[in-house]
Amino acid sequence: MDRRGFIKSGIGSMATLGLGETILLTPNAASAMNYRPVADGGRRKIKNDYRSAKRITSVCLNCSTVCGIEAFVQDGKVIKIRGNPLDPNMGSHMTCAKGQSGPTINDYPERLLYPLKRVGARGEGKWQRISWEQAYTEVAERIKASIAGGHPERVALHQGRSRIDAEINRFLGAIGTPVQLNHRALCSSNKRAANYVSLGETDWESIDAERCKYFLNFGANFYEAHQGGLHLVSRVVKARFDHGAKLVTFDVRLSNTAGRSDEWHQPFPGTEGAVALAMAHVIIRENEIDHDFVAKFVQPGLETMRAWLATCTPAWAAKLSGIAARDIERLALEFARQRPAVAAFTNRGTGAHYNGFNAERAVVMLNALVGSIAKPGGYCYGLDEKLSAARYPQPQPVPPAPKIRTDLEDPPEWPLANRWQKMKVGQIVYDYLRQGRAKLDVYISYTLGSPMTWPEGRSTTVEVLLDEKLIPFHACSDVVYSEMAHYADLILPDATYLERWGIDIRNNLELTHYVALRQPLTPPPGEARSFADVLFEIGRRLAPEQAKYFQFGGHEDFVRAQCAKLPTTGPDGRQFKDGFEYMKHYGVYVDRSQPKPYQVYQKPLNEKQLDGSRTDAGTGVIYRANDKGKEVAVGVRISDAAVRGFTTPSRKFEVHAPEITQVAKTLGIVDDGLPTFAQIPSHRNLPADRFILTSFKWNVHTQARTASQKYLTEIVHDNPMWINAVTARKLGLKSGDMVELTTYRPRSGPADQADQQAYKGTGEKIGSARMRVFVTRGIHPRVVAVSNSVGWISGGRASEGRSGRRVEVAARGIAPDAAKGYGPAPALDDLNAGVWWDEKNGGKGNGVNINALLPINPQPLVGMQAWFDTVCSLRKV
Ligand SMILES: Nc1nc2c(c(=O)[nH]1)N[C@H]1C(S)=C(S)[C@@H](COP(=O)(O)OP(=O)(O)OC[C@H]3O[C@@H](n4cnc5c(=O)[nH]c(N)nc54)[C@H](O)[C@@H]3O)O[C@H]1N2
Ligand SMILES: Nc1nc2c(c(=O)[nH]1)N[C@H]1C(S)=C(S)[C@@H](COP(=O)(O)OP(=O)(O)OC[C@H]3O[C@@H](n4cnc5c(=O)[nH]c(N)nc54)[C@H](O)[C@@H]3O)O[C@H]1N2
Ligand code: SF4
Ligand SMILES: [Mo]
Repeated sequence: MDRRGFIKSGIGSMATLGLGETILLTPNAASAMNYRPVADGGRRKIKNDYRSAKRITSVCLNCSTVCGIEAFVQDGKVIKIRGNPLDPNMGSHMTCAKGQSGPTINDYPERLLYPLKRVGARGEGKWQRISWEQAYTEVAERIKASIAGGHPERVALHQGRSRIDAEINRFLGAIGTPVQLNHRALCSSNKRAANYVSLGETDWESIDAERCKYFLNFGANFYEAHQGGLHLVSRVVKARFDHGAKLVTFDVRLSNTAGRSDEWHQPFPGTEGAVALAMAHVIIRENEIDHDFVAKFVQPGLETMRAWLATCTPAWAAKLSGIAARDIERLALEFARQRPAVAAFTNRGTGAHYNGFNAERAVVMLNALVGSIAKPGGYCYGLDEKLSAARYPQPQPVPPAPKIRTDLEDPPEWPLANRWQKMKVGQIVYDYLRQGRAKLDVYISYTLGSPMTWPEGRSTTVEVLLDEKLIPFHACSDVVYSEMAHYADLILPDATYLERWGIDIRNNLELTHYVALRQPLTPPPGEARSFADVLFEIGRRLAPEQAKYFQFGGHEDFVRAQCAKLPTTGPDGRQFKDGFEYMKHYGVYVDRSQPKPYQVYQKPLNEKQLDGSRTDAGTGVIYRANDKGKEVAVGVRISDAAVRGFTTPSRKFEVHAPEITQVAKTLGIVDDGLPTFAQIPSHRNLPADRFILTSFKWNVHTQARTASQKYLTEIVHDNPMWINAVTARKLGLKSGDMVELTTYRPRSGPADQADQQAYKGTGEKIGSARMRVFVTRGIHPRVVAVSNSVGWISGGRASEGRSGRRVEVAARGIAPDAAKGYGPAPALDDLNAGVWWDEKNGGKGNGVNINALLPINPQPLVGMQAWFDTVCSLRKV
């Protein structure tokens, strides 16, 4: 079946695709597609026959959901990916489109294949192929110099989605540098912080979705994105079909989730906190609360909350959010009356704002009021979701954690960023380097596309990446010649996630602990090498003091050691030599020995836990000395029973968190410790000609990692600006017209108020760009939306939207086949003619990179990037 035929026949006929049939990128490649080049230069007809293909389990990493998968490998090629039903989150063969397309990155013609060293100026794009030995030595020598100079903290590793934390920590620990930078503040730090403050046990909920009767969704797009979207959506759909569960979504835009919900409500951006507080007001006023839970486990008590919420009426929230007061009333009561099998939850739509931390807390609080916390069908959370060294042992010796701190990874302006886990404030890193807040000798980047994904990506980010005084040496690990690689001095070609080892773990919606093994399905091509192995090789070339931590072999050996305590008998009785062999066979291990952690806070403390403990007479908190002799809270006395409670300071669910008041005070910020609503300062009195710019994720793209996957980019390659039909009419715009979009920095509130902007709240202009518009009724009238993930100026033909032959190296005047580290041109290069969206061919091009126009904007205390607050203006061009 060719591509045109496939599209014509429609999605409904998916089931009619026969065994081994594929969708083709270009119709005229139909004949070529069933052939594969063979060693003698000819072609061989192939038939994808899954019965003869080798089946290997692994873990997808085309997004952060990390699904267990099964791959079929034939003639050294991955011909098919499907879900691994043994993965408890998956439970079936289903994957998303991104999971399916993953293997296309393995043989992308513009894959990086050889280590490359920059020749010419940084950012000029001229490269020379070097050996791995030279690459290892060059990095190692520079790190040695930093250590010898007494400044190990001048070595930094900046990672995006890594999934090899233990390996990276070992590397940095051996060097003695704490500077591991990440993207958490760009992603989800408000949500995590809100969960830690409220219930302590976890940074993430695991909604018991299959049993849930009412989903109150504040800004999660889990039908197409979300950190566990595929796992959540399959259960939500089941709950809706099986027992008519209701799904209500708040989103400023008609996302696929909003479109598939029973109700879609469009709040004014960043007002969810007010809506949630008003819902709490209604639930308390109508006495639809779980009295037992609130009385025993919620701080402060009911009467304090009633008084605090007295003014947070539906009418008040309606004025701020534009959501009708009667809808707020009705939804609050519908939700509360289905208790406890209900869940109110969030994602970045609520969290990625100036006031996101409190908004997230306000939503989680709704679950506490109705007692759905850790109840069947409710807002649940797992207890053991970490790759702890005790359970997953590492080769010995393990280096100690570095004791130094620096402003780069622990900026004092955001005291909650690293309070519960090291979330950092990644978006300020480049600006802090420019301000001289920290010095670097060596900057290693890994799975990070900051020129694409960071705010001020093509201004502040690129300016600092280009400055050899601020970043004297940059080694970049990537799989394609990305915008990040472009600004490096040394390119370390990585194995893709389908070509490397790793052990992976995440929260499980079945509420059991489990672990999954990522294993190479095929070897990496050319000289590409897994980054973990590269780190270990560099480590071995440091002084003996550091090198001693890397004497265990390769990454496979590291992962084998981590599996040492896993069982050797499979669920079907099969015997294995060791835990590693077990994992290689099944792909996952699920620990079903513990009951699901429903109502863990009620769990009585046993004799041993109570032995030598003391109870605080005022609070009922039970303290006991730990192994190191330090007194820690272990539980709480509730009506004379000693129970575990929550792992917060009060051992209760903390709506009121005195800890926040204390921390805020150190910065001169007055905070009442409650999830009180504050309007976004720059949104106050917004003039009629200003709008709020938001961005969003597509179902077929993940940030900066899928644009080079040709099937996905064929589906979505450009990003016209969504604008509401009524607004568009006023501005005289119709779909396809061009506008100039101009963005502004946030504005601070009055200096004497607690809610002033923490960072560069000047309101000044950032920049402008021209783009096409897409007129729709599916967006709030005061909001415009531009997706991220597209607009590349690098990364190869699929992401650049450029058809024609690969830019060959000779054109750049360097040795053939080496400039970008490409191998010989593949026999089948369907990108040659297949990039039909190329503007040169009359296509719409590859879109704009919206991050160039977004300001660095960490919100107060936690430091999460307030992505979705940006004020903008529009001009028809
Ligand atoms: N405007 C806007 N911007 C956003 C967001 C938004 O909603 N709107 N979302 C934000 C969020 S939630 C996040 S988490 C960040 C993520 O942003 P980043 O942390 O930058 O992460 P990715 O986009 O996943 O990383 C992409 C880079 O990793 C490379 N890569 C892909 N696979 C591999 C591999 O196997 N090995 C190596 N070594 N490299 C690889 C890609 O080529 C690319 O250069 O983006 C943020 N940016
Ligand atoms: N397909 C796909 N899946 C992914 C990713 C991806 O890039 N692509 N990335 C992964 C990662 S790293 C993350 S962090 C998650 C993110 O997953 P989500 O948080 O679920 O997705 P986002 O697109 O970041 O933001 C969610 C929604 O917020 C809406 N929104 C914007 N402003 C507001 C507002 O003021 N109020 C409300 N109520 N809504 C608003 C946007 O329209 C958008 O639909 O997805 C993960 N999964
Ligand atoms: S949801 Fe994410 S991890 Fe799962 S199959 Fe899709 S891309 Fe892969
Ligand atoms: Mo993210």
